[in-house]
Amino acid sequence: AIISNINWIFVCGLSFCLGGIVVLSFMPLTSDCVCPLKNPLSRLETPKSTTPRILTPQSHHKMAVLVPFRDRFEELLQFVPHLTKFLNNQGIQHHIFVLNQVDRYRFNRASLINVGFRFTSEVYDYIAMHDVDLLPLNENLLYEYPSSLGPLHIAGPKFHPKYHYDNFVGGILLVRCEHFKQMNGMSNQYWGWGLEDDEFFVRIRDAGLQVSRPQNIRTGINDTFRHIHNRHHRKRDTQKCFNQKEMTRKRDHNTGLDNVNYKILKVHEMVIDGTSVTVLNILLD
Ligand code: UD2
Repeated sequence: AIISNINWIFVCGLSFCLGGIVVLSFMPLTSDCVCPLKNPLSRLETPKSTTPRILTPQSHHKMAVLVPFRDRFEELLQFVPHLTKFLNNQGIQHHIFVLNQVDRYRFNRASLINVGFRFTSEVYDYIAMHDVDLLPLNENLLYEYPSSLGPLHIAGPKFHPKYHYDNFVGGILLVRCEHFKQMNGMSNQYWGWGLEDDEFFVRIRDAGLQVSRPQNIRTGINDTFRHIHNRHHRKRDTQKCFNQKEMTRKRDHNTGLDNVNYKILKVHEMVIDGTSVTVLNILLD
């Protein structure tokens, strides 16, 4: 009787394990499974927890969210959970990359985006250049794969809290990788705040591409986004403007994606509110 009991326990245990394997192999592949595994850095550190699951990816496209960054940790803590939830609700496969400029030069938003693009473009087929302090509120702002006509500007001037000129393409801009390459990325010559986005607009136009913007947005400049740029706490450092005005007088045909000088000092995964993001510590030159 003891032997037959042991056999019975053995049989039960075995069928339980086999059952488990079968269930696991039929589990749907969701975006949080896809992104960190496909992400080239995932093996460097295992995050303690993962992004919330999305159940219905809307397409096979994958978006790299590129966030130019320096010393905005408080904003990042709000940005990551907000955007993750927003994009998961839309079924957008994505991963957030924080492009952390760690040298002592003026901030160079455009070069950081070039570096982020070079790091991610083999795995992702479109990028979102995304300010850390601009949070989308209206769920009709769809972060979809841009059309073949050209980039999709999410933070359009009609609903942006602050910038209302037609050619404005700052804040949040989605670009197909093929288009970004075609334009040779962004100029590397803008050190400090401002105007690199206006130069990028000229690149878009010169490449024969067009900017489109989300349709049917019924909200306005006060309720389409939350701009967590606290004016008292974070003064825009206009002193850091260097030669922007001068540079913008003519289109830069010399610098871009193919000759950005940089070194990635460190790549690590960071978990913010259950979402794993990849941080690149970047030295620009
Ligand atoms: C506006 C645009 C931005 C860009 C910029 C001109 C919006 C919401 N933003 O930014 O896309 O065109 O004008 O350069 O329309 N950052 C740091 N640390 C710094 C400085 C900047 O992390 O010390 C990053 C951060 O992601 C920030 C972004 O760069 O959100 C833009 O900088 P900003 O917020 O100081 O300037 P803002 O809002 O005028």
